[in-house]
Amino acid sequence: VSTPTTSEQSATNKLKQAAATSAAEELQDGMIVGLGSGSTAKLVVDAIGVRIKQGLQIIGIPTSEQTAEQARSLGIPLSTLGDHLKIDVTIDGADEVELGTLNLIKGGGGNQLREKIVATASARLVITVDQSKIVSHLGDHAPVPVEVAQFGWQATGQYLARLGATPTLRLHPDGTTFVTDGGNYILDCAFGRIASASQLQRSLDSVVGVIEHGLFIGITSLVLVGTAEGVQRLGAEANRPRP
Ligand code: A5P
Repeated sequence: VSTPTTSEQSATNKLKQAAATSAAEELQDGMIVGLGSGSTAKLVVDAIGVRIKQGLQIIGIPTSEQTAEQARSLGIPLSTLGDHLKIDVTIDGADEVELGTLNLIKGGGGNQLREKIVATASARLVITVDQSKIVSHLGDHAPVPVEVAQFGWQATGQYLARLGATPTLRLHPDGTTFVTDGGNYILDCAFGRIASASQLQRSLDSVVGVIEHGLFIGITSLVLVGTAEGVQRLGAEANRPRP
Protein backbone atom coordinates (compact mmCIF):
# COMPACT_ATOMS: atom_id res chain seq x y z
CA VAL A 1 0.00 0.00 0.00
CA SER A 2 1.57 3.31 -1.07
CA THR A 3 1.61 6.29 1.30
CA PRO A 4 -0.92 8.97 0.26
CA THR A 5 0.50 12.30 -0.90
CA THR A 6 -0.48 15.54 0.89
CA SER A 7 -2.90 16.49 -1.88
CA GLU A 8 -4.50 13.00 -1.79
CA GLN A 9 -4.85 13.36 1.99
CA SER A 10 -6.51 16.75 1.69
CA ALA A 11 -8.89 15.42 -1.00
CA THR A 12 -9.81 12.51 1.31
CA ASN A 13 -10.33 14.90 4.22
CA LYS A 14 -12.79 16.92 2.11
CA LEU A 15 -14.79 13.75 1.38
CA LYS A 16 -14.75 12.76 5.08
CA GLN A 17 -15.84 16.28 6.03
CA ALA A 18 -18.80 16.20 3.63
CA ALA A 19 -19.96 12.83 5.02
CA ALA A 20 -19.49 14.09 8.60
CA THR A 21 -21.50 17.26 8.02
CA SER A 22 -24.28 15.23 6.44
CA ALA A 23 -24.29 12.81 9.41
CA ALA A 24 -24.67 15.63 11.94
CA GLU A 25 -27.77 16.73 10.01
CA GLU A 26 -29.41 13.39 10.95
CA LEU A 27 -29.74 14.58 14.56
CA GLN A 28 -32.83 16.08 16.19
CA ASP A 29 -33.57 17.59 19.60
CA GLY A 30 -33.96 15.09 22.41
CA MET A 31 -31.87 12.31 20.86
CA ILE A 32 -29.41 10.13 22.76
CA VAL A 33 -26.46 9.88 20.37
CA GLY A 34 -23.54 7.43 20.34
CA LEU A 35 -20.38 9.32 19.43
CA GLY A 36 -17.89 7.24 17.45
CA SER A 37 -14.09 7.33 17.40
CA GLY A 38 -11.40 7.82 14.77
CA SER A 39 -10.57 10.65 12.39
CA THR A 40 -13.93 10.70 10.54
CA ALA A 41 -15.96 10.44 13.75
CA LYS A 42 -13.86 13.34 15.08
CA LEU A 43 -15.16 15.49 12.19
CA VAL A 44 -18.70 14.33 13.02
CA VAL A 45 -18.26 15.38 16.65
CA ASP A 46 -16.93 18.76 15.49
CA ALA A 47 -20.03 19.16 13.27
CA ILE A 48 -22.30 18.19 16.19
CA GLY A 49 -20.47 20.80 18.29
CA VAL A 50 -21.43 23.45 15.70
CA ARG A 51 -25.08 22.33 15.85
CA ILE A 52 -25.03 22.43 19.67
CA LYS A 53 -23.88 26.07 19.48
CA GLN A 54 -26.86 26.70 17.18
CA GLY A 55 -29.22 25.27 19.86
CA LEU A 56 -29.44 21.51 19.14
CA GLN A 57 -30.19 19.57 22.33
CA ILE A 58 -28.83 16.04 22.45
CA ILE A 59 -26.98 13.86 24.94
CA GLY A 60 -23.86 12.07 23.71
CA ILE A 61 -22.52 8.67 24.75
CA PRO A 62 -18.82 8.58 23.81
CA THR A 63 -17.07 5.43 22.55
CA SER A 64 -13.58 6.42 23.70
CA GLU A 65 -11.79 8.63 26.20
CA GLN A 66 -10.50 10.72 23.28
CA THR A 67 -14.00 11.35 21.92
CA ALA A 68 -15.27 12.17 25.43
CA GLU A 69 -12.54 14.77 25.82
CA GLN A 70 -13.28 16.31 22.42
CA ALA A 71 -17.04 16.40 23.07
CA ARG A 72 -16.54 18.06 26.49
CA SER A 73 -14.33 20.72 24.90
CA LEU A 74 -17.15 21.50 22.42
CA GLY A 75 -19.84 21.73 25.10
CA ILE A 76 -21.68 18.55 24.02
CA PRO A 77 -23.54 17.18 27.07
CA LEU A 78 -22.41 13.62 27.84
CA SER A 79 -23.83 10.71 29.76
CA THR A 80 -23.21 6.99 30.13
CA LEU A 81 -24.77 3.85 28.77
CA GLY A 82 -25.68 2.99 32.35
CA ASP A 83 -28.00 6.00 32.46
CA HIS A 84 -29.30 5.53 28.87
CA LEU A 85 -29.62 1.88 27.98
CA LYS A 86 -31.26 2.78 24.66
CA ILE A 87 -29.46 5.02 22.19
CA ASP A 88 -31.39 6.58 19.29
CA VAL A 89 -28.52 6.72 16.83
CA THR A 90 -24.78 6.14 16.82
CA ILE A 91 -22.59 7.84 14.23
CA ASP A 92 -19.19 6.28 13.67
CA GLY A 93 -16.53 5.62 11.04
CA ALA A 94 -15.22 2.33 9.62
CA ASP A 95 -12.08 0.87 8.10
CA GLU A 96 -13.98 -1.15 5.49
CA VAL A 97 -17.63 -1.20 4.40
CA GLU A 98 -18.70 -4.16 2.24
CA LEU A 99 -20.94 -3.13 -0.65
CA GLY A 100 -24.30 -4.86 -0.52
CA THR A 101 -24.14 -6.34 3.00
CA LEU A 102 -22.83 -3.13 4.66
CA ASN A 103 -20.88 -5.35 7.03
CA LEU A 104 -17.92 -3.53 8.53
CA ILE A 105 -14.39 -3.85 9.76
CA LYS A 106 -13.75 -1.35 12.56
CA GLY A 107 -11.12 -0.81 15.21
CA GLY A 108 -8.30 0.83 13.26
CA GLY A 109 -8.17 3.27 16.17
CA GLY A 110 -8.43 0.49 18.74
CA ASN A 111 -11.88 1.40 20.07
CA GLN A 112 -13.94 -1.50 18.73
CA LEU A 113 -15.05 -2.86 22.13
CA ARG A 114 -16.79 0.32 23.29
CA GLU A 115 -17.89 1.11 19.74
CA LYS A 116 -19.62 -2.27 19.43
CA ILE A 117 -21.27 -2.04 22.86
CA VAL A 118 -22.66 1.41 21.98
CA ALA A 119 -23.65 0.42 18.42
CA THR A 120 -25.48 -2.67 19.67
CA ALA A 121 -27.48 -0.55 22.13
CA SER A 122 -28.49 1.81 19.31
CA ALA A 123 -31.69 1.80 17.28
CA ARG A 124 -29.69 3.03 14.27
CA LEU A 125 -26.01 2.86 13.29
CA VAL A 126 -24.95 5.52 10.80
CA ILE A 127 -21.49 5.03 9.29
CA THR A 128 -19.57 7.93 7.76
CA VAL A 129 -16.69 7.19 5.39
CA ASP A 130 -14.88 8.48 2.35
CA GLN A 131 -15.19 6.41 -0.80
CA SER A 132 -11.84 4.62 -0.27
CA LYS A 133 -13.45 2.57 2.55
CA ILE A 134 -16.04 0.92 0.29
CA VAL A 135 -14.92 -2.59 -0.70
CA SER A 136 -16.44 -5.50 -2.59
CA HIS A 137 -15.18 -8.02 0.01
CA LEU A 138 -14.15 -7.47 3.62
CA GLY A 139 -10.54 -8.25 4.48
CA ASP A 140 -8.88 -7.51 1.16
CA HIS A 141 -7.08 -4.48 2.63
CA ALA A 142 -7.78 -4.10 6.35
CA PRO A 143 -6.85 -6.62 9.04
CA VAL A 144 -9.50 -7.47 11.66
CA PRO A 145 -8.47 -5.85 14.96
CA VAL A 146 -8.95 -8.39 17.74
CA GLU A 147 -8.86 -7.08 21.32
CA VAL A 148 -7.35 -9.70 23.62
CA ALA A 149 -6.58 -9.99 27.32
CA GLN A 150 -2.98 -9.10 28.13
CA PHE A 151 -2.71 -12.33 30.10
CA GLY A 152 -1.57 -15.07 27.76
CA TRP A 153 -1.91 -12.97 24.61
CA GLN A 154 0.69 -15.11 22.85
CA ALA A 155 -1.46 -18.23 23.38
CA THR A 156 -4.55 -16.37 22.16
CA GLY A 157 -2.53 -15.31 19.10
CA GLN A 158 -1.76 -18.97 18.36
CA TYR A 159 -5.47 -19.86 18.39
CA LEU A 160 -6.17 -16.93 16.07
CA ALA A 161 -3.44 -18.10 13.70
CA ARG A 162 -5.21 -21.48 13.53
CA LEU A 163 -8.27 -19.66 12.18
CA GLY A 164 -6.14 -18.56 9.23
CA ALA A 165 -4.98 -15.16 10.46
CA THR A 166 -1.56 -13.62 10.58
CA PRO A 167 -1.81 -11.83 13.95
CA THR A 168 0.42 -8.84 14.68
CA LEU A 169 0.60 -7.27 18.13
CA ARG A 170 -0.33 -3.59 17.73
CA LEU A 171 2.47 -1.22 18.74
CA HIS A 172 2.76 2.56 19.00
CA PRO A 173 5.23 4.19 16.58
CA ASP A 174 7.77 4.37 19.46
CA GLY A 175 7.66 0.58 19.80
CA THR A 176 5.65 0.40 23.03
CA THR A 177 2.60 -1.87 23.09
CA PHE A 178 -0.75 -0.24 22.28
CA VAL A 179 -3.18 -0.64 25.20
CA THR A 180 -6.92 -0.07 24.69
CA ASP A 181 -9.18 2.10 26.87
CA GLY A 182 -10.20 -1.19 28.52
CA GLY A 183 -6.57 -2.12 29.32
CA ASN A 184 -6.23 -4.86 26.69
CA TYR A 185 -3.92 -5.57 23.76
CA ILE A 186 -4.83 -5.66 20.08
CA LEU A 187 -3.80 -8.36 17.64
CA ASP A 188 -4.34 -7.10 14.09
CA CYS A 189 -5.37 -10.23 12.23
CA ALA A 190 -4.83 -10.21 8.49
CA PHE A 191 -7.14 -12.89 7.07
CA GLY A 192 -7.11 -11.75 3.46
CA ARG A 193 -10.48 -11.88 1.69
CA ILE A 194 -13.13 -13.01 4.19
CA ALA A 195 -15.48 -15.51 2.53
CA SER A 196 -18.06 -15.58 5.32
CA ALA A 197 -17.96 -12.74 7.84
CA SER A 198 -20.67 -14.33 10.01
CA GLN A 199 -18.78 -17.63 10.18
CA LEU A 200 -15.55 -15.81 11.06
CA GLN A 201 -17.45 -13.83 13.69
CA ARG A 202 -18.63 -17.07 15.32
CA SER A 203 -15.09 -18.47 15.27
CA LEU A 204 -13.56 -15.33 16.78
CA ASP A 205 -16.27 -15.19 19.45
CA SER A 206 -15.33 -18.71 20.52
CA VAL A 207 -11.60 -18.07 21.09
CA VAL A 208 -10.69 -17.90 24.79
CA GLY A 209 -8.83 -14.67 25.55
CA VAL A 210 -10.63 -12.67 22.86
CA ILE A 211 -12.49 -9.74 24.42
CA GLU A 212 -14.02 -8.37 21.18
CA HIS A 213 -13.19 -7.94 17.51
CA GLY A 214 -13.78 -5.43 14.75
CA LEU A 215 -16.31 -7.34 12.60
CA PHE A 216 -19.66 -5.51 12.75
CA ILE A 217 -22.16 -7.76 11.01
CA GLY A 218 -25.74 -6.87 10.09
CA ILE A 219 -26.07 -3.78 12.27
CA THR A 220 -25.48 -0.88 9.86
CA SER A 221 -28.60 1.20 9.13
CA LEU A 222 -27.14 3.82 6.81
CA VAL A 223 -23.76 4.58 5.25
CA LEU A 224 -22.93 8.15 4.23
CA VAL A 225 -20.13 8.01 1.68
CA GLY A 226 -18.17 11.11 0.77
CA THR A 227 -17.48 10.87 -2.98
CA ALA A 228 -16.21 13.32 -5.58
CA GLU A 229 -19.83 13.55 -6.81
CA GLY A 230 -21.27 14.36 -3.38
CA VAL A 231 -22.45 12.35 -0.37
CA GLN A 232 -24.03 9.01 -1.34
CA ARG A 233 -26.47 7.21 0.96
CA LEU A 234 -26.35 3.40 1.13
CA GLY A 235 -28.53 0.95 3.04
CA ALA A 236 -32.10 0.31 4.09
CA GLU A 237 -32.49 3.90 5.27
CA ALA A 238 -30.97 5.48 2.16
CA ASN A 239 -34.29 6.82 0.89
CA ARG A 240 -35.69 7.72 4.30
CA PRO A 241 -36.60 11.43 4.35
CA ARG A 242 -33.93 13.48 6.13
CA PRO A 243 -35.06 15.10 9.43
C1 A5P B 1 -11.85 3.35 15.72
O1 A5P B 1 -11.43 2.31 16.53
C2 A5P B 1 -12.36 2.81 14.45
O2 A5P B 1 -13.36 1.85 14.53
C3 A5P B 1 -12.68 3.88 13.45
O3 A5P B 1 -14.04 4.16 13.38
C4 A5P B 1 -12.19 3.38 12.15
O4 A5P B 1 -10.88 2.90 12.36
C5 A5P B 1 -12.18 4.45 11.08
O5 A5P B 1 -11.28 5.44 11.44
P1 A5P B 1 -10.95 6.66 10.50
O6 A5P B 1 -12.20 7.44 10.37
O7 A5P B 1 -9.86 7.39 11.23
O8 A5P B 1 -10.46 6.09 9.21
